[in-house]
Amino acid sequence: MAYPTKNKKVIAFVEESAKLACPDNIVWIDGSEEQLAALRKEACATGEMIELNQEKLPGCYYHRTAQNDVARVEDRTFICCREKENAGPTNNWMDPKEAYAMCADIARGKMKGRTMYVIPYSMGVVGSPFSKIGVEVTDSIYVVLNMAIMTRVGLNCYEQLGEDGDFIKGFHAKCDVDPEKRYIMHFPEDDTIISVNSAYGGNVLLGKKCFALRIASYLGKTEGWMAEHMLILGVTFPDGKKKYLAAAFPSACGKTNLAMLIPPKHYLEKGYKVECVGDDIAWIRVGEDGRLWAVNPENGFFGVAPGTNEKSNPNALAATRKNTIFTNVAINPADNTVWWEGLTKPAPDKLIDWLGNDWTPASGTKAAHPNSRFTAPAVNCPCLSDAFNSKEGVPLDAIVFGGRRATTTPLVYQSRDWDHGVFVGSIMSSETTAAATGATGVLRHDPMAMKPFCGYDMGDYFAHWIEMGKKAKNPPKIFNVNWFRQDENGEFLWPGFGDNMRVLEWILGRCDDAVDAQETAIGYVPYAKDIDLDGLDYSRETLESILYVDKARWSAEADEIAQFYKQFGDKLPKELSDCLAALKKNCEA
Ligand code: OXD
Ligand code: MN
Repeated sequence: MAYPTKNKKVIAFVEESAKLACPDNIVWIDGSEEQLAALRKEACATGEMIELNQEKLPGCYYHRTAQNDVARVEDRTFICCREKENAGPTNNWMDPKEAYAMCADIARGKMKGRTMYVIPYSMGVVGSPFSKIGVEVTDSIYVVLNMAIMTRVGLNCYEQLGEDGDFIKGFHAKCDVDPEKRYIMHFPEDDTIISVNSAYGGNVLLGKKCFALRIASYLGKTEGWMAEHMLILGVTFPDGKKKYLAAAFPSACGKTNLAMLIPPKHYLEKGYKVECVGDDIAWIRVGEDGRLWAVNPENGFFGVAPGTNEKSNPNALAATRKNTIFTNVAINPADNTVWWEGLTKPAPDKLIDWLGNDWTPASGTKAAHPNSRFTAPAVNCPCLSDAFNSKEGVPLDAIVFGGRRATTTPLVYQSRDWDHGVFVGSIMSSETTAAATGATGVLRHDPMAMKPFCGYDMGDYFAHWIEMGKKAKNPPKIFNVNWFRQDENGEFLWPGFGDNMRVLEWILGRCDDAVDAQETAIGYVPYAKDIDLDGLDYSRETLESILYVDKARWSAEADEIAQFYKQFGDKLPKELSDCLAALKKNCEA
């Protein structure tokens, strides 16, 4: 067989995978439009994908996953390192020997009658010092087409590898999409990922969560850099100055919306501009100047569709108007376009829902699955930053953490210093969303929004953060935001979306020491007068109320954090236990 690469390790990996799964054919993906067009045609012919209205949505296609396969499966996601303790208390662990044997049994012969596709891809711009190469084998055309949007797929990845270069091996087999035999397995010590019995994006687009977060966080720890669940955005000020921030929020908590924010009118009139570098993942290194530099290793957006509309995120909506794959949204049969809750009000009279059933507004069910998605090329985004393809990335002025908290956590506060900032990230908690299976709306600890994505012991991960602060002579300032405060009737107390610019302005002002703050038990909080409310029908009293630090609540929070921290034992850095003790003391003062 003529291979498109001379890399012996790639050839061996593909041959071993084929020997196990027994596909009828092997197709080497080269990333060409010609090959992808043929695959789209084939997927439409078999019903795996549906072609949408090519006049209204050129290049757009639709896909439905199995009903039992609509979200990440955290309970079936494992870190398979040799020593159990290295996976830490927040990960599922399986012995690698056992995991390899179990997955081999599950996948053996499962590609019979199917084709195995070999996808060479780069996370990051090919040739950038940040970038890393992966090869995913899969029996799903849907995966090939999504990977071609989300990553940089092409034969130049093989060129970068040369004859002997290493890469991340990804094996994906749909098998029978059996939820009882669904496993998403990571072998960080072997640069290997195995995913079986799923076809949902977060479980099978192996460049994303599996590689760019779980495996990469482990690589970052061993090589001295960081892989984080963070958006990256740039703000241009009226005087032309640019600042960048990275922000970590749990899944489906508005990262895509913040990354593509359109500032309120008077900011635009003054000349402010916000640009998106990334909406989900940041790889961060210390630059020669002692600052932290970040790149977005992805090439597209795998965004949550429901709630995305002309008002909440016009840039994301615009990004989905061509060359996009929609998954589990509803179809409008009147014109063969797509619809989801929140897209328009009222809903169209008749739809085909995500299950393929006829739907009307009276059906009493959701037309689109709450975790339905669009996979859109980054180049489609009207506010994509010029720095998106920069090989060096962008220098960070601020890091922002944030969760979904109805009470307690104020709209925004700043940490006292780097170590306290690491503490602030480590105590993040948020209500669960539909991005993962299980109950939604349950408050859980999600340090740095990395609970589902940290590929090693979370205590060691905290220590790595502390270490990175020491290595960076000029690290970013660290903040926490909470857009989700509610009143006693469950109504949100902050308008969010574009109005979050008002908070970003305060954050970036703090980075230049251009705005004052009040010191509180938890860190620096704005004076209400310093948040710009121009053009907003919003009272200073309400603002005061969501900036207020309630010591009694925070004292109870500190006790709860102490319980949470216990599981890390002596892996918990002293810097963090000191910050916790200080918090408790401040609340009692
Ligand atoms: C995502 C997630 O898809 O976090 O980005 O689940
Ligand atoms: Mn995410």
